[in-house]
Amino acid sequence: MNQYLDISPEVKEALDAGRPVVALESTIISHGMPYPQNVETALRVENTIRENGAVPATIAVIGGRLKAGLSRDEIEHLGRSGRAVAKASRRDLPVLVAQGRDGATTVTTTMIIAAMAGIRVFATGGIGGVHRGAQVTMDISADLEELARTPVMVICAGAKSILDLGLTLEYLETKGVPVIGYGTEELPAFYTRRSGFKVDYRLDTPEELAAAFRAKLEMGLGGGMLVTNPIPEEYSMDPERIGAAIDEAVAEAERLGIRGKETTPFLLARIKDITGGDSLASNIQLVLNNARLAAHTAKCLANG
Ligand code: PSU
Ligand code: MN
Repeated sequence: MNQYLDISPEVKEALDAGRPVVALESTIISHGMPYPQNVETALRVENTIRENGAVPATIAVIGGRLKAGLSRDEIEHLGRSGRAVAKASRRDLPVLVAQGRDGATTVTTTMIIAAMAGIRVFATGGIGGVHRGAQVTMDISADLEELARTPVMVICAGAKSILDLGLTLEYLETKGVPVIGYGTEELPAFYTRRSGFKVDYRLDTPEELAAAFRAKLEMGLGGGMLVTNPIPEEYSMDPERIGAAIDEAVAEAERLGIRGKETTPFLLARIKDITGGDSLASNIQLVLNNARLAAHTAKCLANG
């Protein structure tokens, strides 16, 4: 057992019994949504996973310990502290752990800790990717490298067009990461169901997702699989409105010289302000939708 890792009793019991477990990230709590909606959503997502027959494992770094499965108090702490908690990507783990600090885990570090714990399925909102202008800035999320190396299935609602979606797909292709559309041939763009870009494969059931991922694991190919699940129609946003908000946020970030790990949290917060909170309601619904699909897929993997 990894000496830095703590698995909660509920998660440990499920894993030992071969029951389905779904990992959840914590950057979405500390950096992705405002308090108190972040804590309410985190708890609601956990409950949705339970209602759909799996055990939730929210992941974070607390006091330098890698945690798979958080208590209510720990979730409250991460939500209340917000941006004061370090956003923890792969490069941050050594120092955070050595110094006994807290960290909100991104898609990258949630995959790392999930894999350490033996969790195969992870539900989130959106992943990081190749930023617009990356030809010059080289701002490419570590999430893409992690998908290339760590064997966890990530179920998301696609990526926001704060990114260059075309270059993000090119990068994933180079790295050998299968990009699956759940019930769609088109990559969803988080707030909207369409992006104009094609996914690699369309799969239509949790059984098919589980079978593809099991084949990948059993062949020893290494790396993960990206499942993109479109936001339910009734919660999707008007593409022009959200597109204008994203363009404004990106232009502002450029003007203010926002760089590095601050870029994504800045853009997410600005989009929420510009859209007057409507984007937050959509964001919450798409995460719940991904949690349901992840729970069903984890059940298929556990039963296979
Ligand atoms: N994109 C979203 N919502 C998020 C994030 C990205 O639409 O909450 C968070 C995730 O935790 C993701 C991280 O892993 O931001 C990516 O940050 P960066 O672009 O700095 O790699
Ligand atoms: Mn970046």
